[in-house]
Amino acid sequence: PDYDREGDVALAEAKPELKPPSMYQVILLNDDYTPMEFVVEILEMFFNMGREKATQVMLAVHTQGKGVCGIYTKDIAETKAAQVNQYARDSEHPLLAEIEVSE
Ligand code: TYC
Repeated sequence: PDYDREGDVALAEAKPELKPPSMYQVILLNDDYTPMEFVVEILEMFFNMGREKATQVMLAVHTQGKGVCGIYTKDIAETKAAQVNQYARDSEHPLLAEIEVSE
Protein backbone atom coordinates (compact mmCIF):
# COMPACT_ATOMS: atom_id res chain seq x y z
CA PRO A 1 0.00 0.00 0.00
CA ASP A 2 1.06 3.59 -0.62
CA TYR A 3 1.31 4.84 2.99
CA ASP A 4 2.82 8.23 2.02
CA ARG A 5 -0.07 9.04 -0.25
CA GLU A 6 -2.63 8.07 2.42
CA GLY A 7 -0.77 10.27 4.91
CA ASP A 8 -1.02 13.26 2.58
CA VAL A 9 -4.75 12.69 2.13
CA ALA A 10 -5.26 12.50 5.91
CA LEU A 11 -3.30 15.75 6.41
CA ALA A 12 -5.26 17.52 3.68
CA GLU A 13 -8.51 16.44 5.31
CA ALA A 14 -7.34 17.46 8.76
CA LYS A 15 -6.34 20.99 7.64
CA PRO A 16 -8.69 21.94 4.80
CA GLU A 17 -8.45 25.63 5.77
CA LEU A 18 -4.72 26.01 4.94
CA LYS A 19 -4.13 28.72 2.35
CA PRO A 20 -1.16 30.77 1.24
CA PRO A 21 -0.47 33.83 3.45
CA SER A 22 -2.02 37.16 2.43
CA MET A 23 0.45 39.63 0.97
CA TYR A 24 0.62 43.29 2.02
CA GLN A 25 1.68 46.37 0.08
CA VAL A 26 3.81 48.97 1.83
CA ILE A 27 2.40 52.31 0.64
CA LEU A 28 4.29 55.61 0.83
CA LEU A 29 2.17 58.77 1.17
CA ASN A 30 3.06 62.15 -0.31
CA ASP A 31 3.32 65.30 1.81
CA ASP A 32 4.44 68.87 1.13
CA TYR A 33 7.47 68.97 3.43
CA THR A 34 9.64 65.84 3.31
CA PRO A 35 12.66 66.51 1.06
CA MET A 36 12.78 64.45 -2.13
CA GLU A 37 16.34 63.37 -1.32
CA PHE A 38 15.21 61.97 2.04
CA VAL A 39 12.47 59.89 0.38
CA VAL A 40 14.97 58.51 -2.14
CA GLU A 41 17.30 57.52 0.71
CA ILE A 42 14.43 55.77 2.53
CA LEU A 43 13.61 53.74 -0.59
CA GLU A 44 17.28 52.80 -0.99
CA MET A 45 17.72 51.85 2.69
CA PHE A 46 14.54 49.96 3.48
CA PHE A 47 13.40 48.68 0.08
CA ASN A 48 16.77 47.81 -1.48
CA MET A 49 16.21 50.04 -4.50
CA GLY A 50 18.99 51.53 -6.58
CA ARG A 51 19.17 55.30 -7.10
CA GLU A 52 17.26 55.26 -10.38
CA LYS A 53 14.35 53.08 -9.21
CA ALA A 54 14.11 54.96 -5.90
CA THR A 55 13.91 58.27 -7.77
CA GLN A 56 11.16 56.95 -10.07
CA VAL A 57 9.08 55.68 -7.14
CA MET A 58 9.59 58.93 -5.17
CA LEU A 59 8.44 61.03 -8.16
CA ALA A 60 5.42 58.74 -8.72
CA VAL A 61 4.39 59.25 -5.06
CA HIS A 62 5.03 63.00 -5.37
CA THR A 63 2.77 63.35 -8.43
CA GLN A 64 0.11 60.71 -7.67
CA GLY A 65 -0.24 61.14 -3.90
CA LYS A 66 0.82 57.64 -2.91
CA GLY A 67 2.64 54.62 -4.26
CA VAL A 68 3.64 51.03 -3.58
CA CYS A 69 7.21 50.49 -2.31
CA GLY A 70 7.01 46.70 -2.12
CA ILE A 71 4.82 43.68 -1.35
CA TYR A 72 5.62 41.36 1.56
CA THR A 73 4.10 38.97 4.06
CA LYS A 74 2.24 40.73 6.88
CA ASP A 75 5.10 40.68 9.44
CA ILE A 76 7.67 42.02 6.98
CA ALA A 77 5.31 44.71 5.63
CA GLU A 78 4.48 45.87 9.19
CA THR A 79 8.17 45.98 10.09
CA LYS A 80 9.17 47.97 6.98
CA ALA A 81 6.35 50.51 7.46
CA ALA A 82 7.28 50.91 11.15
CA GLN A 83 10.97 51.38 10.26
CA VAL A 84 10.10 54.09 7.70
CA ASN A 85 7.78 55.90 10.12
CA GLN A 86 10.29 55.74 12.99
CA TYR A 87 13.18 56.94 10.85
CA ALA A 88 11.09 59.79 9.37
CA ARG A 89 9.89 60.82 12.83
CA ASP A 90 13.45 60.69 14.25
CA SER A 91 14.52 62.92 11.34
CA GLU A 92 11.60 65.30 11.99
CA HIS A 93 9.98 64.77 8.59
CA PRO A 94 6.21 64.12 8.27
CA LEU A 95 6.67 61.24 5.80
CA LEU A 96 4.26 58.34 6.41
CA ALA A 97 4.09 54.73 5.25
CA GLU A 98 1.08 52.45 5.70
CA ILE A 99 0.21 48.89 4.75
CA GLU A 100 -2.70 47.61 2.70
CA VAL A 101 -3.71 44.05 1.99
CA SER A 102 -2.84 43.06 -1.59
CA GLU A 103 -5.47 41.48 -4.01
N1 TYC B 1 6.27 66.25 -2.04
C1 TYC B 1 7.61 66.30 -1.46
C2 TYC B 1 8.32 67.56 -1.90
O1 TYC B 1 7.89 68.21 -2.83
C3 TYC B 1 8.45 65.05 -1.84
C4 TYC B 1 7.84 63.77 -1.36
C5 TYC B 1 7.79 62.67 -2.21
C6 TYC B 1 7.38 63.64 -0.06
C7 TYC B 1 7.29 61.44 -1.78
C8 TYC B 1 6.84 62.43 0.39
O2 TYC B 1 6.29 60.12 -0.04
C9 TYC B 1 6.80 61.34 -0.47
N2 TYC B 1 9.43 67.88 -1.25
